[in-house]
Amino acid sequence: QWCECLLQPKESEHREIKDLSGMWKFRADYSPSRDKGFQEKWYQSPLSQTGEIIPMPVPSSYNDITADGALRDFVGWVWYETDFYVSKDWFDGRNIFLRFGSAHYNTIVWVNTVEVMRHSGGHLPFEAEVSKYFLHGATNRLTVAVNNTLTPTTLPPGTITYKNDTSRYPEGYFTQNIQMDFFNYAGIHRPVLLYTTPSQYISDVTIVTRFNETAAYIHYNVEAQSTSAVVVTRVLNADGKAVGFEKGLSGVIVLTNYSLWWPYTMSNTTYAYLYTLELTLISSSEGSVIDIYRQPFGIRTVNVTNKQLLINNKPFYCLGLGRHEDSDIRGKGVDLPLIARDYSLMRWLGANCFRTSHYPYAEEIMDEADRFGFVVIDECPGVGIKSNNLGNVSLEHHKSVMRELVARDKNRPSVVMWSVANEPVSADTNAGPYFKEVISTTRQADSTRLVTFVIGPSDYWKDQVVPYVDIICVNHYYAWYSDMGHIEVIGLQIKQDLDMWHKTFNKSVILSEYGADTISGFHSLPTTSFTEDFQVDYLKAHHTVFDVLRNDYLVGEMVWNFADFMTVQGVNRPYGNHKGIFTRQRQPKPAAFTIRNRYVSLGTQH
Ligand code: GCB
Repeated sequence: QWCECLLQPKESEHREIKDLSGMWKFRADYSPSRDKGFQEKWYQSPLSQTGEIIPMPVPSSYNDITADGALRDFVGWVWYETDFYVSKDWFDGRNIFLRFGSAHYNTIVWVNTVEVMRHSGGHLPFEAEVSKYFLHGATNRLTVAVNNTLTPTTLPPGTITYKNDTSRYPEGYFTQNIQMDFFNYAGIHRPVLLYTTPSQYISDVTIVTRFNETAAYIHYNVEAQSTSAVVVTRVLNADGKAVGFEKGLSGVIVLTNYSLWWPYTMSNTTYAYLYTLELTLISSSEGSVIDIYRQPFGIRTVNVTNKQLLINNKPFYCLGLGRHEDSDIRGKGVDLPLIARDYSLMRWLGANCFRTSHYPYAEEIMDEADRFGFVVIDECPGVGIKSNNLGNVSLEHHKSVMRELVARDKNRPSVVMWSVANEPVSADTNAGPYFKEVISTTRQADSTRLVTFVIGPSDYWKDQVVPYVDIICVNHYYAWYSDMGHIEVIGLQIKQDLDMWHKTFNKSVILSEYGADTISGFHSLPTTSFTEDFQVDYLKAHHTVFDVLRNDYLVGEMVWNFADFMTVQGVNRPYGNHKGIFTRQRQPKPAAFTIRNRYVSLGTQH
């Protein structure tokens, strides 16, 4: 019913966008079975006639908007509704797509009481062509039901436990057990758009670039929904000047004078050069222009050896960050001020890389990575996969999530690597065949980038999945989850373990997480865990060993985490995870200055 959304909506002379984001009406279905909304068909009448509604901003998570603990921890269906008009000009036979940037997790959408699409999965876009459902001369009603329940076959997986002992628990008591260390924020997290295309239109483009000393080659492949029209393609440089031209649905444009897309460094101002591929659909009978779509891209290559990560054939060392989409009040809702602030801080740090831990980030975030030259490890929501999550239903869903992710991000120069999972049970015997298939599906969808997964607490001699990846990513918390506070073990233990991963599989290694929880304002001398002083010592102890290994097979380091973030309640989570080098409000802890000193000085050496 929905399509694997391909092109990002962009306005042009032949396309318009109407953003439906704003204050919507909202109601959570607190009925014990959570399906009163379906029994009473809440999509058939205005939501306000079904019961009490509250205002709810879109995009935003709903969890932290109110003072109601039941809504914060709600599991089940919630209902959203908004009204809008469609301009009379739009009833001229053009297509009108209704597109959600994402909603967490299962979503059903009705337009004027008619179901128009369903989607499963929390962090990727979905859309449907809906022009025939719209009313002229009246308001249109959009109703959306979203369910955040995680099950053994969702990504991320989770389970529900019912407590039936009524002497200890109230009637109907249950808990959602999630297998990941971040709060299961829910709702409509990204903008909801209506966008138009002409009835014949450009529906997809794939761009692959390569270069040698004399020229750059831009291979493109267009899909057009048209029986007769032709496509004319122009390459525009960053100043908007046409520098290349070709005709036809696919082709190669050769540029003899070209600029490469380079990762961000403070010392070099020519990073992240972006071109635009301008696609024009022309009627073959009349010669008139039918549709125009403009796709940004960069010329860059990515390769790996057993000891180097190569971007444009030059060794790249990742000065990186693990991150989350997470902030006060809005949870995981897209927030442009936050996005701008985060990039400003990452650039201030001198960082050049991040991982979309642990799910695909908003397109608004990815756009800035392309523009600012951040190298991205693009991770799917395969976080916390255990033995009971390796069945066929999970596998099929995992494969389709990877295809959706590649379809969304395949033209982004920032993305150099796909990560199919974070800390799965990679030593499980079923993990080998499962991930072999997920990884090969990913490679079929995109053969131009690297594929990896991120290793959790695991033993190199038992691992079943590393043979299939291009690069080894490992998370380590020595002197934190083991030998707590003993900074003197870090150098020895990291070196020993990373050496063995490298020796066993003869592949480059990225240390994809290391960090210590730190409560802003806590101090101690000598330093002890949870203080700001300890976090500095802890990170520095890692840096000493990274400096040895980066001359060998280590190709990146990624501190966990950029900022503090919300988690489920737990005895080791005092109002969330505090491993941020910034607070959740994006103010620095002393460790931010430690990382900055390091990244700025290492960045200028490259
Ligand atoms: C990890 C996980 C990450 C957690 C982190 C921690 O290994 O990948 O999601 O937040 O450890 O702080 O425990």
